[in-house]
Amino acid sequence: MALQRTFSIIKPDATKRNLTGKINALIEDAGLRIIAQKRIHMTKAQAETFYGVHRERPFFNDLVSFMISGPVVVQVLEGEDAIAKYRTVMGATNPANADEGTIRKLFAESIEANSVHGSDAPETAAEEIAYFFAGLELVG
Ligand code: RTP
Ligand code: MG
Repeated sequence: MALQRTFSIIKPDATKRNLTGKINALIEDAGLRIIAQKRIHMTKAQAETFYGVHRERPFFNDLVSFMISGPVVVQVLEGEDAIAKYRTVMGATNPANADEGTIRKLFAESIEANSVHGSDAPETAAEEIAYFFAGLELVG
């Protein structure tokens, strides 16, 4: 498979606990290259737009509040089969169901405060990358 790109967020529960470096080490150990990265504090409007697909879900308001509760690190990861590979490295949404050695098993606090986001398909990856990064910021 050709090189693929995915979008990642290190969420507020992880930045608060100073886990950015440990999470980046797991990403790099999996063979994914961090080709763009910046620390931002999302606005409510940005978080609502980013999670717009979940607008009707019961956890939407809590999720938005959580995502703006502190800084996040947004990233673009590149590698073979990057979208599926990163979701494997992340582990299941609910850390109780996550495999040993995954980011969420190691670090997540709950189904909501689950330390990382990763795109779920090529179309969403492209949209999410374009929402947070200009093309010139991606250095492969
Ligand atoms: P993500 O989008 O963050 O990579 O996570 P995901 O695909 O594994 O999970 P998704 O179903 O897309 O849900 C997005 C985020 O919403 C929060 N969530 N809370 N309280 C709940 O039942 C609940 N369910 C999901 C999590 O932060 C999840 O990552
Ligand atoms: Mg998702």
